[in-house]
Amino acid sequence: MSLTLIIGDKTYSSWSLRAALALELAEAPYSELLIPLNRADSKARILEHSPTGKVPLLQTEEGPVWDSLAIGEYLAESFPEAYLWPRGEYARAVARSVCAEMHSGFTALRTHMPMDLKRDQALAEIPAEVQADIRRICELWAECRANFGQDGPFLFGHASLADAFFAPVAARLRGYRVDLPAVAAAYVATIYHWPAFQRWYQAAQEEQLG
Ligand SMILES: N[C@@H](CCC(=O)N[C@@H](CS)C(=O)NCC(=O)O)C(=O)O
Repeated sequence: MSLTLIIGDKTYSSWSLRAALALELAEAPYSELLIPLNRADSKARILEHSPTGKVPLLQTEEGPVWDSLAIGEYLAESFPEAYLWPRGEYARAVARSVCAEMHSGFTALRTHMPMDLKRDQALAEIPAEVQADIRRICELWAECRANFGQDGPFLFGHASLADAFFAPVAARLRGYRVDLPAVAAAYVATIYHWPAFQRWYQAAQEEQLG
């Protein structure tokens, strides 16, 4: 199977990171095409591949898949032996729920704390709506860890798409130096110890930005 993942800057592109982690979970060989964002020609270059003008996009032998959640589902179906979703119907339903919640929510966090893997500095003040997002995220992580996390340190024990979706959130919380309850702090550490995340993070540190 020939797969190409089209991504934005590794430092900034949180949605691209999710798709790359999904590919790592699937252990699927793929090539990468990086289109730097926020440049005069970024939109035009992305539009050559993606109908939405956004990244990530996974180019498959059958055609493009142009959304991170759809990419995750496509890989879960294409590589069933990799168990990108947790085992157990209810665990899978909860994992899909938390991914969907991330995919369509936490707008305040995304607006006020954009992912920047080179950042190590707190905001002067965390707006109330961002604090509410962070509270909900910590609650959600604690529930997943307590109810499904027996077999490992990830949200559902073993690494799954839920971790791919929340890794950029963990990176924001660390990069903006947010104080966290113990369970959430331990989960952020788990993400930073995840070799798949470390590879992307390291590449981001070496990335030359325009
Ligand atoms: N819902 C999309 C969101 C994709 C998205 O917003 N990507 C951002 C980069 S992280 C982008 O392409 N921005 C460029 C632009 O909007 O011009 C997904 O899950 O893949």
